[in-house]
Amino acid sequence: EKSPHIYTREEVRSHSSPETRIWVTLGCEVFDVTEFVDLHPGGPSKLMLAAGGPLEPFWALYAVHDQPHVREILAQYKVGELSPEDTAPSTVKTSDPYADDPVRHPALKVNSQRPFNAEPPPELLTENYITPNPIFFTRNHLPVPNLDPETYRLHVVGPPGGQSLCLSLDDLYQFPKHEITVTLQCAGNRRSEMTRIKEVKGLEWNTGAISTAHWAGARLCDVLAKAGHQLCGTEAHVCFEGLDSDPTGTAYGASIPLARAMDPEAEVLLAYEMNGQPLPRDHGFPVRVVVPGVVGARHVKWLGKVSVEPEESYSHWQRRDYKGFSPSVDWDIVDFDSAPSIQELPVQSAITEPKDGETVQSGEVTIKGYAWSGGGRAVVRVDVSLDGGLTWQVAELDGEEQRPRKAWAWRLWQLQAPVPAGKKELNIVCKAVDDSYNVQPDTVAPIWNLRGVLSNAWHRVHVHVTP
Ligand code: HEM
Ligand code: MTE
Ligand code: MO
Repeated sequence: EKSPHIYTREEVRSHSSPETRIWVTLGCEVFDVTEFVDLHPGGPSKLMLAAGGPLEPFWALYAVHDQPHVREILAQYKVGELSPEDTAPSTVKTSDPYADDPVRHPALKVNSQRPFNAEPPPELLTENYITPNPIFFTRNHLPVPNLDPETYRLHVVGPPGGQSLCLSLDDLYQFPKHEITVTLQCAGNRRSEMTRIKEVKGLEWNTGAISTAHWAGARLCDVLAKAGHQLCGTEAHVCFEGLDSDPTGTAYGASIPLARAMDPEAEVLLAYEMNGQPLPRDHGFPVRVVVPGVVGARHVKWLGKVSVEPEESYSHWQRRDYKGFSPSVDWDIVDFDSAPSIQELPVQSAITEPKDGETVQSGEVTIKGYAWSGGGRAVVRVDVSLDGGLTWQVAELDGEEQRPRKAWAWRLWQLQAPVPAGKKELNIVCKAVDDSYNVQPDTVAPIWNLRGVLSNAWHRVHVHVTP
C-alpha cells in the first residue's frame, strides 16, 4: 500500500472555501469533503463552520456524529494525514499576559483576541435552548486569571458588628444549592448596527452577545445574611470585585442595589456550576455572580470580594461605562455622572435564520430567532414581517415557559411562512413584546449612543429568493 500524503495544518487551513475545496481533519486524518457539503443532513452552513480545521470541537457539540455510519461516510473522503509535528500541541513560552488564556472553541466569532471577546455564530446560537458551554459568548476585559480551587477564597465583608467571611469552595457548597436557567446579555449586543449609523466606541458585536445557561450556586442573600447583613432603610449597594486585574492591579468591579441582592425572589446567585459542570475558566471559574434579568456587566466573574457600601461601585465599568445617553451627546460633552448605570435591560429580539444576504428557496421560508426582556419580564409575543414591516405574522414561541415576574431566560421562536409569489427579495423584520407591553423601537438611529449600548431596534434581515 502507498504511504499517505502528509499535510500540515497550514495546508489544511488553506482549503476552506468551495474555490480551494473544503478540507477537514479528524484525529490525524485529512478529508476533502467538498462533494459532501450539500449532502450534509445538518445543512451546508454548519459543516462549513469546520472548513479548514478539526471536526472534533463541533462533533463534541452534536453527538449524532458519534455513530459508525457517520465515520464511514467521512472515510470515503480521506486524502491524507497530518504531519506528526502538527498533531502535537505547541508549547510557546512568552511574557504575554494573555499567554495563559484557555483554548477556545473554533466556532466562536472572535471580535477581539486580547482580551478575548467572541460570540457564537447565529446558526448555532438558537440551535439549543441551553447554549453549550464551549460556544457561550465571552466578554472579558482583562486576561483570564488561573485560580486554584483549593486555595480559592471569597471575602465577604460584614457590617459593623457583624462578621466578615472568608469562604472556601467547600464553605460555599454548604449553603443550600439553588439552580436557575438565566440568559446573559452584554449591553453591547448588536452594537454593529449602531456603528453603521455613526461610529461608536466599543467592540463590534453582532446578534450573538447573548447566551443562556443553567446555573447552580449559593444564593447571595443567604451568604449576605450569614455575614450579618440586613436590608436597611437607606440606599445601599452590593459591590463585587473580580480577581482579574490590569497591570496597575485594578480589578474588574461592578455593583447592584442591596434590595435586589437581599430579595430571595430575585434569585441572585454566587454560581459555581454552569450547565452541570464547574464554571469554565472563561466564564468565571471557580465562582461568578449571576444576577437574573440584569445586564451582563454586573455578573462579575472570578469573584474575589463582596461588600455592602452606601454608594455604587467606584469601578470604571460601573461609573464610566455601561450607561445610555441621547444621540446628541458626544465624547466632548458626555457627563457619565448624569446617567444611571444600566441594570435591567430593555426588551430584545433578533433573527438568527436566515442570515442577512442569504438566498432562500421560493415556496416556504423558515425564520428563527430569540427574544428576551430584562427584569424578569416575560416575552409574550414576537411579530415577524416579510415586507419590511407593512404586514405582520405572529411567530410560535418555543423553549421553556417562563414564570411571571421571574422570566430570567429567553424564548426561542420560529415562523414558517409561504414566500409571496413573485417576490425576488424579502425584508424580514422581527420585534418582541414583553408582559409590561414594552416594545422595541423600529429603527436604530434615534437610540444611537456614543458607547453603542442598548441596541434593541427591530432586527432586519434582507434575503434573496431563488426564482
Ligand atoms: C447530522 C455527517 C460536520 C452538525 C449529520 C448526519 C451525518 C453527518 C451523517 C446525520 C446523522 C444521523 O442522523 O444519523 C457529517 C460529516 C461532517 C459533518 C461527514 C464533516 C465532514 C458537521 C459540523 C456540524 C454538524 C461541522 C456543526 C457545526 C450537524 C447537525 C446534525 C448533523 C446539527 C443534525 C441535523 C438534524 O438532526 O436535523 N451530520 N457532519 N455536522 N450534523 Fe453533521
Ligand atoms: N467579570 C470580570 N471579573 N471581568 C470581566 O471582564 N465582564 C462582564 C461580566 N463579568 C467581566 C465580568 C461583562 S461586560 C459581561 S457581558 C459578562 O461578564 C460576560 O459573561 P460571559 O463572558 O460569561 O459571557
Ligand atoms: Mo458586557
